[in-house]
Amino acid sequence: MSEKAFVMIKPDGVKRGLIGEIVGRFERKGLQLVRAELMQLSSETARIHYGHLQSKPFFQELVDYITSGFVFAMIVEGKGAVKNARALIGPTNPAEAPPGTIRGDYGLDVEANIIHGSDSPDNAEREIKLFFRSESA
Ligand code: RTP
Repeated sequence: MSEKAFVMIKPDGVKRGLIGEIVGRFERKGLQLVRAELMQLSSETARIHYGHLQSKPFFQELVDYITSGFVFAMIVEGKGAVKNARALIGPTNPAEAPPGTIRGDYGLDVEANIIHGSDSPDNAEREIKLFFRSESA
């Protein structure tokens, strides 16, 4: 069954000109780009999006980083989109992410880790509604 995932290229990925490269990986995997927008997050949206990390010592730094420039927010659709997008993205820490994954190929920093992907279908639905208000998940 087809599923939608929310994926967001973070400010470091956008600044480094990686949008085309990253979108190409999703397309080659067979996940279809169904909506995309370059946007700058308000600190309110960033705080909601990362609400589960509110108690972490790096929370404010994370909000500052994610609002520091444009992000490229996307909805990708296809079979097992959430799981397959996470597999393409790789583990949170790029220094430990295997080569062949997006984080493994392009990063070293645990915070500026290039890209976000929703970690469950429920979170995908929540994030799609947060970032694309008119979209039904
Ligand atoms: P994401 O939500 O961005 O896909 O990342 P994730 O599930 O792999 O990781 P999560 O634990 O939800 O963390 C969200 C983002 O917070 C930043 N982070 N910084 N300074 C640190 O130790 C630290 N740890 C995590 C990363 O940008 C991470 O993606």
